[in-house]
Amino acid sequence: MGCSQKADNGDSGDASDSGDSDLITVGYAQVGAESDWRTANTESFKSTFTKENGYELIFDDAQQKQENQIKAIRSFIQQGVDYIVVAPVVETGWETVLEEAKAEGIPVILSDRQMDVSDESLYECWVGGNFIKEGEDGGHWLEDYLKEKGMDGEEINMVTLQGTIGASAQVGRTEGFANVLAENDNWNMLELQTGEFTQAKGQEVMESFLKKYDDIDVVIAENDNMAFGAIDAIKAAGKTCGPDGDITIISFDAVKAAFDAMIAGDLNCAVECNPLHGPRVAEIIQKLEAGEEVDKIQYVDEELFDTSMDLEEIVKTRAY
Ligand code: GYE
Repeated sequence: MGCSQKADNGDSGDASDSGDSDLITVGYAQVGAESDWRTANTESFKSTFTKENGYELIFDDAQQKQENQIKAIRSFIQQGVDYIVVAPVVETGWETVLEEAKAEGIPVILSDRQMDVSDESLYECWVGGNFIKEGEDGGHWLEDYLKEKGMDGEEINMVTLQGTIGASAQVGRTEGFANVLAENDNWNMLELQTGEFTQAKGQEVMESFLKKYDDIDVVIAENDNMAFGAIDAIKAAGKTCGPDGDITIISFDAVKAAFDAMIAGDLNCAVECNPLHGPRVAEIIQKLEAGEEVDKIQYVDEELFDTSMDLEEIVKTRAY
């Protein structure tokens, strides 16, 4: 095996340190800490995979870099973990390291984003959101919204802040929205650019869009944090957004801060993506431990929220 370097962030534990052979050791190769969604996802794993629940969790934050995730996976293999969980930064380029895990007989579970591998037996299963459907839901919401405002025949100019290019949340949301865009001849997508799923980059890209185009009607932000950056950029440019503003904003994730932004009247619509995968992955591991079959692809249920709803009431029941 090529690389035996140990995952080098402070969070990593070591499977051999636990001294408790009853615990199931799980290595989680996390994407990073780029968004509120990601923070909620990390928290879900850390609160599920505890010693009290029978697990030893080795957590690695790859800082949005695939090479770091590959190193982390190799470190998990070297430490002889029982299961490897990966939220892959991007979809491609995983065959070699998955084969290394397979050779050691370590099952790999994918969570959140998918992998595009020729041999699907390289992983047990995947659990996450239906990103194409999310993109389509956002597009259909816009169709209905424009119709309600009597703007469905007008020329509508839009821009997209894309997620990390090649991440399945980006690929799916872009594709899903494009499916609805194709059905609306009067929708004009001026430009798509990545904001890397971060607020800072979302703001930066939105600033450049606003300088370049003076007639943006709609912003599609492929996650909430980029929408927050876009809102700041729009306000700094002296424009307004939200239901009563110049620019309509649709975002994805529906974290608590997105509800705040909708309640404040800055954001129009948030398409939900559920980050609480810890318990779902634990259930999968328990089934595998019991020798049971697991479904290869497991979508979580997701909704859509907009300012026509009683968001103050709904937000009280939200866990993230
Ligand atoms: O939308 C974004 C995060 O892969 C679904 O990653 C996830 C996405 C989520 O950075 O906020």
